[in-house]
Amino acid sequence: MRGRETRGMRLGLRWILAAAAMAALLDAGCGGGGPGAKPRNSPDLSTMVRVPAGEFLRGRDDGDPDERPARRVWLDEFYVDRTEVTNRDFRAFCDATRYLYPSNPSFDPGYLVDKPDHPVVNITWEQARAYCAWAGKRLPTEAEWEKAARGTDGRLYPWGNSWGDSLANIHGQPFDRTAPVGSLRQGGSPYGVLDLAGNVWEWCADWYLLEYYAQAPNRNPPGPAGPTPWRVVRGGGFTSPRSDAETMNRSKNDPSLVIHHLGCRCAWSKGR
Ligand SMILES: [Ca+2]
Repeated sequence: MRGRETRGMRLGLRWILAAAAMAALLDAGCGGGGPGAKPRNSPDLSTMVRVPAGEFLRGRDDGDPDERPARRVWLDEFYVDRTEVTNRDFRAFCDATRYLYPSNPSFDPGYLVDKPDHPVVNITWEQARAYCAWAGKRLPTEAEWEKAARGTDGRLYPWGNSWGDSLANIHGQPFDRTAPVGSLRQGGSPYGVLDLAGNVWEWCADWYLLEYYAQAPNRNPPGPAGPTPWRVVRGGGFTSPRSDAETMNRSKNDPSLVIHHLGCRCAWSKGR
C-alpha cells in the first residue's frame, strides 16, 4: 500500500512537472501565436483614468446604420489607460513573454525601437488582448471606449462639439504620421483620456455586429456573443478622415490583420 502510494506520488509529481513545463511553454506565447500570457502585473492605476459608474448617451439616430439608435446605457465604474499603448510598453511585454515584436510599419523601418513614446502598431487583436492581460488589465468593451471618449453629455468629439485643429492627430494633421502618445492634451475627453480620436485606431474587446447598438442590453453591454468576422476598432488613425474622430463612429477589422495605424489601449475594473 505504502509502495503504491509512493509510486503514485512519484507519477503525480512527474505529471505536475510535465504540466508545469507545458504551461511555461504555452505561457511564453510560442512566438506570438500561442494562447498568451497570464497576468504578470497589477494594473498601474497611476497611468489610468477613472470613469465613474452611470449612464451615458451611446450611438445616434442620424448617423450610419450601425450607430443607431441613440440610447442611454449604464456602465459600472471602470478605469482606462490615459494614452495608447506605446512601443516601449509593448516591447517590455514581448521581452517578458517571448511574444514576437510586431513588425515595423513601412513608413519607418526603425519605428519600434527609435520611437519608444509613439503608439505601438501592427498588432493583431490577440496581441492586444495578450498585452492587456499581461499588464493585469483587459481590452475595453466598445461601450467603455465610447463613454471614455464621449462623457455623459453626448458630445461629438472627445473635446466638445466643434472641430478644432491640433486637437486630434488625424487626416495628416498636425503630424504626417504617428505622434508621441498624449501630445495633444487639449484634445482630451471629459475624463482626460488622450488621443481617443486619431493617432492610431484602437482594438476593443467586442466582436463587431452592425445591429448590436439596437440589440444590446442597457446595462454593461458585453458585446455580441460572436464570433463574427471582425473585432471592433474605434477612434480613427493618422490617415483617417475627420468623421472617424466622431465619438460614436464605429468600425471593424479582421482580428488577425495588422495595420500600421492600428494599436490599442487597456481598461480595468474590479472583478473583470
Ligand atoms: Ca487613438
